[in-house]
This record gives sequence, structure tokens and C-alpha cells, in this order.
Amino acid sequence: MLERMAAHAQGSLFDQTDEIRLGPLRDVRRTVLGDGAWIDLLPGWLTGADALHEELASGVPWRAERRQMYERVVAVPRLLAFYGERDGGREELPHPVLAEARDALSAYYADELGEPFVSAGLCYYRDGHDGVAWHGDRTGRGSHEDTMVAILSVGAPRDLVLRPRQRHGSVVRKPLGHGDLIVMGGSCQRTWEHAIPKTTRAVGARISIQFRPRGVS
Ligand SMILES: O=C(O)CCC(=O)C(=O)O
Repeated sequence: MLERMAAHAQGSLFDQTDEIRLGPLRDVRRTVLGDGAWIDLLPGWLTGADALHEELASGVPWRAERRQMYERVVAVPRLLAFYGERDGGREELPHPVLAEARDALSAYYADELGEPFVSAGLCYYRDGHDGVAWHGDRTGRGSHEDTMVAILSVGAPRDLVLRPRQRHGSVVRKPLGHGDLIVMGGSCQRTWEHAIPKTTRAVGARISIQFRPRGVS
């Protein structure tokens, strides 16, 4: 309990405003990873990120999933929600600032990506027991085409780690929370893998919002 309170207090040190607002998409810093992959980073793109975290944590209809693992069915260690396209339109996102973020990202990357971001997947990591194992977003077009996945993080930081698929050893680690933006681009989904490792450290809850173009999953 004390650990959880400490983690929460640490969060509020970084984000002391309740006004939920996006900053300009300026000074986005690109790191070339290699093998055609890159990441863009903009720390603290959203202010009021802890307030948005609270609203999403209580307001989103979170889904707990289960999956087959060898002979057992186990709980997927995070909660999920998905907002895609339906009846020719986009499903309404759970907060207007998320639609603003999606549209700002679509405009910023229009020339390079050539299409808009259309879906938003939300993941809720309640504490260090939650995480996601190494994977690329390769069930859709990301398996054979360059694309982008943009992730906005709210709540307490968790490490997003990346490693090249063919050369295990060089791991890139980015702690993301409190309104940080990361965009994985180029061949990142097929030549690199990413994960949110579980941790025994005292960490607070984090929600990530992943924006993807059509057919990327
Ligand atoms: O939570 C994150 O930042 C990463 C989520 C992710 O990799 C996924 O859902 O495919």
C-alpha cells in the first residue's frame, strides 16, 4: 500500500495540472534504430495527463481477456479497449483530446505516412504485474509494409523496450508516462520487437493509447 502511494505521489510531482491539453507537435526527436526502423519521441506532449489517466481508468469500458497458453487458459495481464471504424465512420473516442491527438498526428505525419491514423487501442497496466511480452504489430499490414504506430502514455511511467528481431542484445529502453508520445515507424513492426516488461518495482498505473492506420494491428 505504501509503495502504491509512493508511486502515485511520484506521478503527481510530474504533472500538477488538471487542465488536459496537447502541446504543439514541435521538437519531435527521431532516433534511427537500424534495419529501416525508427522511433520519434516527444516527452510531455499532453499536459494534465494524470487527470486524463483518472478519467480513462474509471470511464472506459475495459475488457479483461483470456488466452490459451500451452494447456492452460490464462488471464491477459492488462485491460484493453478498442475504438475502430464502424458503419463508415470512426467510433467516438472516450475523451475529445484523444480525437485531437489522432488528428494532430495524422496531419503531422501526412506526407511521410500517406494515410491517417484511424483506430485507437487502449491498454491499462494496473501495476507491475501487468505487461505485454515481446512482439511486433504484425497481424496486419505491419508484417510486410512500413507503417507507423503512435503511442500516447498517461499515468505513471513504464518502460517500453525495443530490440531488433534478428540481433538480440541491443535493447532500447524508454520510460513512458505523464503525456509522453512515442511513434514507432518505418519497418519497426517487422524488424524490431517491443514489450512492456512486468516489474517488481513499485510502479503506479499507466494507460497507453495506440493510434494506428487502417489495417495495422
Ligand atoms: O502499452 C504500450 O505502450 C505498448 C502496447 C503494445 O505494444 C501493443 O498493445 O501492441
